[in-house]
Amino acid sequence: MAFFFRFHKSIAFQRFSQALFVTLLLFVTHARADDGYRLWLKYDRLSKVQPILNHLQSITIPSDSPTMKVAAKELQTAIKGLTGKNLTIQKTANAGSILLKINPTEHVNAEGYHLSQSSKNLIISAKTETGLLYGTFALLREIQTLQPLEKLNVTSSPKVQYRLLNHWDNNNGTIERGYAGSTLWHWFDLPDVIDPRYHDYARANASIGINGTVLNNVNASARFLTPEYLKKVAALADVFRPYGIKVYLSVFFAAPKTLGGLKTSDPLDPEVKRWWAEKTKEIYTLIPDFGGYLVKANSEGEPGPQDYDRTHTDGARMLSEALAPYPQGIVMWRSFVYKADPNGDRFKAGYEEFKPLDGKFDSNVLVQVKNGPIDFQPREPFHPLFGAMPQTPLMMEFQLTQEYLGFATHLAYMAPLFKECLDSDTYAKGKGSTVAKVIDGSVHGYQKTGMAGVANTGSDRNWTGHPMGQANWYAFGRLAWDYTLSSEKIAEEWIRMTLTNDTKAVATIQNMLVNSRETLVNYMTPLGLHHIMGNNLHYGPNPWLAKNVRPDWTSVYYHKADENGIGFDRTESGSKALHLYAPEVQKQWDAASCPPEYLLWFHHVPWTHPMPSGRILWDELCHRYYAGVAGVTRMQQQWEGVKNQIDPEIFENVKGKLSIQHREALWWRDACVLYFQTLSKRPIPEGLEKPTRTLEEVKQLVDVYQIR
Ligand code: GCW
Repeated sequence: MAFFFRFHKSIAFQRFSQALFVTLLLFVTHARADDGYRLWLKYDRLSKVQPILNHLQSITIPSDSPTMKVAAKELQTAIKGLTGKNLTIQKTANAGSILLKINPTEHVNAEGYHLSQSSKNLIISAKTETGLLYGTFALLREIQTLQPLEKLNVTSSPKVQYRLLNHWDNNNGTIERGYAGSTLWHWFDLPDVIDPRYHDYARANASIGINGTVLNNVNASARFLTPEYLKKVAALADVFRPYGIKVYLSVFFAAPKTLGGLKTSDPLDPEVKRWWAEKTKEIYTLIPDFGGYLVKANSEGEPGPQDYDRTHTDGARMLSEALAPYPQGIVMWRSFVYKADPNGDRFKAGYEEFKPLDGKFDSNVLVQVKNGPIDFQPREPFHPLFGAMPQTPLMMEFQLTQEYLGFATHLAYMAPLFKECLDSDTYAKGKGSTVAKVIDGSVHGYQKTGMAGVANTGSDRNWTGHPMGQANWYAFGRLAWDYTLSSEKIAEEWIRMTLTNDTKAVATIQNMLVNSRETLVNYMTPLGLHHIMGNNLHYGPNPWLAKNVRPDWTSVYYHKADENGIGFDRTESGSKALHLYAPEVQKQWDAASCPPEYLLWFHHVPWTHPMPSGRILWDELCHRYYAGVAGVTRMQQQWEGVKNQIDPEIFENVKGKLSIQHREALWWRDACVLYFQTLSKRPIPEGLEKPTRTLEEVKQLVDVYQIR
C-alpha cells in the first residue's frame, strides 16, 4: 500500500498516466476518425442485425478460382465487420450459408445476377463467376443500406457492355485535369511492387460494375507501348483480372515513327500496319485478355490520320485490323475534334466530321462521344451525334473529374447531369429514342455498347479529394450498369454506405447532393451560358476573355454578349447548329419553346427578353446568379444540421470545402453580374444586394490564377 502511495505520487506515475491518457485519446480519435479511404465499402458494425444474418455460418462458393476467392473474402470481411460474425468458406452447401452458385438458366445476361433467400440461406446465382462477384457486392449493398432481407428477390443485368474508367494519367505521375493528387499507378515500382491499393481500386470498381480501365491519358505517351511499360501494364492487368476488370491503353497515333523508328505513321502504309499488328501481338502475349485501344486523334494538337490526308476511318481501321485476331479487343475512337475557325461554331465540329463516316468503321470499333457538343460544361445539350449514327456504335464519355465544375473543392453531385443527358430524347426513331437507348443499342441495334467516365481518382487518401466526389465515381458505375436508376436512389445508397444510415441525415444529405449541380449551374453558367471560365486552367470566372491563341478558347466566342443582348444564335439566322438535331428536338429548343436552362445555348436574346418567371432576361440572369450563392449557403446550413451523424474528420473536411465553395460562388456571381452589367447597362434588380467590390477588383482575383 505504501509502495502504491509512493508510486502514485511519483514522477514515474505521472509520466505513466500521461502516456496512458495520450494513448487512450489516440485510440478514441483513431477509432472515430474516418479518412475516407474505405469509400462505400465500409462495413462498420450495423446498429441492428437482421435475423437471417444472425443465422449465417458459412459462405459457399462453387470453385476456388481467383474470382470466387475475392468474392468469398469480401463477404467474409464484410459480414465480420457488419455483424461481428465469422463465416467459414466452404464448397458444399449447408443451412445458414451465403450460397454462390452458377445457374446457366438464370434469366440474366453474362454479367447479371439474381439474389434470393430461403429460410436459412442468402443465395446469389448467376451464369458466370463474374456475375456472382457483382451479385456479391449487390447483396452487401442490400445489407449496408438496411434493406429487408426476408423477401430478398433482386434480378439485375448491366445494360451496357463496356463500362470503363478513363484515366488521364501521365507517365510522370501527373494527371491531366486531376485534382486528387497524383496517379495511382506507381510506374517506377511496377511490375515488382504491387501497391495493395490496386486491389482496393479494383474492389471499388467491381462493386459498382465497372469492368474496364484505360490506364493512361488520351494525350498519350508512346512510352506505354514499350516492352518495359507493357510489363508494368500486365502486372496491373493481373491484379484486376479476378475482379472482372480488363485493362486498355490510350495510344499515341505517331508511335510507329517515334517509337518504331519508321519513316511515317500513315495508317495506310503497310509497314505501319505491320508495326501495329506486331505491337498488338506483343501486348496479347503478355495480357491475353487485353481490352483494346482508346484514341484521341487530330484533336488539340494530337497526331492523327489527317496528318497524312487520311480519314478517321482509315486511322481506326489500322488499329481494328491489328486487333482483329483478338475477339475481345476493341478500338474506342474519340469524336472530340474541333478546328480553330473564328467564323465557325465549335458545336458542329464533331458532328460534321463524324456523321459522314457512319457505317464506315469496322465492327470492333466504337466511336466515343462526349455527352455534350462542347466540353463537359456544367450543363450542355446532348451531343447531336447521338441518334445520328445508326450504323456506328457510339459510346458515351462522361467526365467525373470536375474540370469545369469547381475541381475537387466544389460539391457537385453529377448523377443529375448524367441522367439529364441519358434521358434526353433524340427522336432518332420516334419518341422514346433516348440517348440512353441509343447507347445501349436498343434504338439502332448496335452490337457493341459502352459508357466511359473520365476518372476523378488520385493518390489522395480519400481517392477523390472532395469526400463527396466519391459519389460521382459511384454514380457513374451504377448508371453505366443501369441508367434507369434515379439520382435520388443512387445518392441514398451512397450516403447510407459511406456516411450514415440515420434516416433524417440521409434525407438532408440526399437533398444537398441532388440540388448541388443546379446550384453550381446557377452561380457559374445559368440560362445556357457556357465556356466562360478561367483560361486554360478552367477555374474561376473569366467572361471577359476576348483574346487567346484560338478564338474558340475565349469566352466572348460563346456568350456573344453586347449592348443588345446575350447568347449564341445557333438557329437558322445563326450557326444553324440546332439543325443537327431531329425536327422534334429543334422544335423543343426553338425560339418559341426553348426552356430557360438552354436559352443562351441556342439564342441571342435582348436583355429585355421576357422570361417565364415574368422577369426580363437581365433580371432573371441576376436572380439565378444570386440563387446559386444562396444554394451554397443552404448546403452549408444543411451540413451543419447533420454534424452529429457524420464522422468528425469527414464533417470538417466537407465544411471547409463548402466555405471555399461559398466564397467562390460569390466570386462567380460578382464577376459575371458586374461584367455583363457593363453591356446590359441595367441595374441589379431590387431586392438583391449589390456586390461589395468593383469589376476591376474581381478581375484581379482571376489574374492570380494566371500567375506562373
Ligand atoms: O476538356 C479538354 C481538356 C483537355 C483534354 C481534352 C480531351 C485530355 O481541357 O485537358 O485533354 O478535353 O478531352 O481530349
